Amino acid sequence: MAKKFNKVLIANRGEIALRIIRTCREMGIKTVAIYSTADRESLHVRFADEAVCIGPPASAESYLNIPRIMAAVEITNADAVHPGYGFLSENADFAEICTDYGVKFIGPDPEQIRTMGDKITAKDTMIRAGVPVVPGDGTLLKSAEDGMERAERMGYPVMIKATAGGGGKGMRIVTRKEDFVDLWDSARKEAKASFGNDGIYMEKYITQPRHIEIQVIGDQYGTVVHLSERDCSVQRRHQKLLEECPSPFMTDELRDRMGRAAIEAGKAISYEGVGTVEFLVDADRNFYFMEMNTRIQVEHPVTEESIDHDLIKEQIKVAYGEELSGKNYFPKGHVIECRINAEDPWNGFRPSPGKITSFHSSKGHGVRVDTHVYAGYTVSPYYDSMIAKLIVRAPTRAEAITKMERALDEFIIEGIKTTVPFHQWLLRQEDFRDGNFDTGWLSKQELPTK
Ligand code: MV4
Repeated sequence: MAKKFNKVLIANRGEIALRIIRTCREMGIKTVAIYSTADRESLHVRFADEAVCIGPPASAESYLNIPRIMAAVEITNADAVHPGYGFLSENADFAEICTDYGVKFIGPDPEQIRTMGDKITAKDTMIRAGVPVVPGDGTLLKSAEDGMERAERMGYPVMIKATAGGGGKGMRIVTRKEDFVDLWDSARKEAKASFGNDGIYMEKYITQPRHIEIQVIGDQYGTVVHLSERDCSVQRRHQKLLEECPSPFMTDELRDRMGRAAIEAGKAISYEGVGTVEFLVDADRNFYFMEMNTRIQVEHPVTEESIDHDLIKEQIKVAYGEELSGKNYFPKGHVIECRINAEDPWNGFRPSPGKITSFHSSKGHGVRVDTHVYAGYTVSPYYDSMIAKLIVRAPTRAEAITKMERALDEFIIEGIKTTVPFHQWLLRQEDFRDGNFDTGWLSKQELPTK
C-alpha cells in the first residue's frame, strides 16, 4: 500500500486552489496555500491549514516565481506540490526542481511534460504510437520559401504553427501563397515573443473541426485508462466558454476509437497522472491528435459529474503510487459547464474587474458551482477573469439545457459584468440546441450589443 502525502502545497490561486484543498481535507492531507498580496482575502488562504504570502500581485513575482514557491515548500515542510492549471502546471523545470528538492510534483514527470510541450516532438511521438495526426510534415520550416514550396505540394489552405505553441499562439491559417510571407513573419514574431522559440511547422488546415478531448489517467505502473470525452467546440479566440459531455457529435463507435487512441497516446510516454488528449474531429468523424495537456484542466468537473468520480482525488492517489484498476469510464446522463467570467460579452468580452456587491449562486438538484468569489470580493485585474464554473447534470441533453437555463436565471452577480447573459443567449440558439456547431461557429454569429 502506497504511503499518502502528509502535506500538499498548492501552487495556485482561485477556484482551483479551493477545489484542491477540499479534496485534500477529505483525504486527511494537510494543505498549504500560497498567495500574493492581492489575494489576502481569498478563500484558499482561509481554508488551507497554513498560508504563506509569496509576493506582490504580478504573477511573475508570485505564482510564477519558482524560488519564492520553493521557499514556501521549505518553511512549511510540504511533501508534495499541486500545481493546479495555468501558472507553473506545465513547466518542466518547476517539476524537475520539485523532484530534485525531494517533494512530489503532482503531475507527470519533467520528461513527459517536455515531450508534449514541444509540438513537433509530441506529434512525432503520436505517429510512432499509431495515433492519427493532422497530415503535414513533422519538421521545422527552414524559411518562408521552404514553407511556400511545401504548401504548394500540400495544397492550400495550410496552417502554420509554433512548435513551442499551444492554445492558438503563433498559429496562422494560410489560404493563398500571396499571404504566406506576411503570415510567416507575424507567426514567427508572436512565437518568439510568447515562447522565446520561433520554430514553425506546417499542417493541412482542417476546416470546421470540432474540438473534442479525451480525459485520461495513468498510474506509475504503465496502466492508462480513458474517462470519455468533453466537447469544447464553443470557443472564442481559443478561450473555451462552454463544455459538455457527451459530445453531441459522439457515437459509441467514435468514442471507442478516440478512447483507444488517447490510451495509446498516454502509453507511448508512460504517462503518469491526469491528462487530456485534444483532438480535432472533422465532419466525417475523422479525428486527429492536436496536443496533450499534462495537467488537470479547468473543465475537469464535466468529467467528474459524468462519471461520478473525484478527479483530483484520483490524481493525488496515482501521484503517491496507487494502482489503477485498468477499466475505462463512460458518461451517465448529460453534463454542461458554463464558464462565468468577469467580462462584458456585449463589448468584445472586455475584462470587467471590480468589487462584487451582491452574489447569489445557483443551487438545486443537479447543479454544481465551483467558485472562489463571494459578495464583497474584488476581482483583480492581475489574474484570469474566470470567477465561477456553473455545472449541471440531467438525464438528457435537452433536460441539461433546460436546467442550465434555470440555473443561469437564478445566478445573481452584481457590481461587475459577467458572461451569464452570453450563456443565456447561447442556449437559445437553434444551432446550439441542435448540436450543430464547430470551433468556427461562434465567430460567425452576430452577438447582441446589450
Ligand atoms: C488546427 C485547426 C485546424 N487545422 N490545426 C487551436 C489551438 C491549437 N490547439 C490548435 N488549434 C487548431 N489547430 C489544423 N491543422 C484548428 C484549430 C482550432 C481552432 C482554430 C481556429 C479557431 C478556433 C479553434 C479552436 C480549436 C482548434
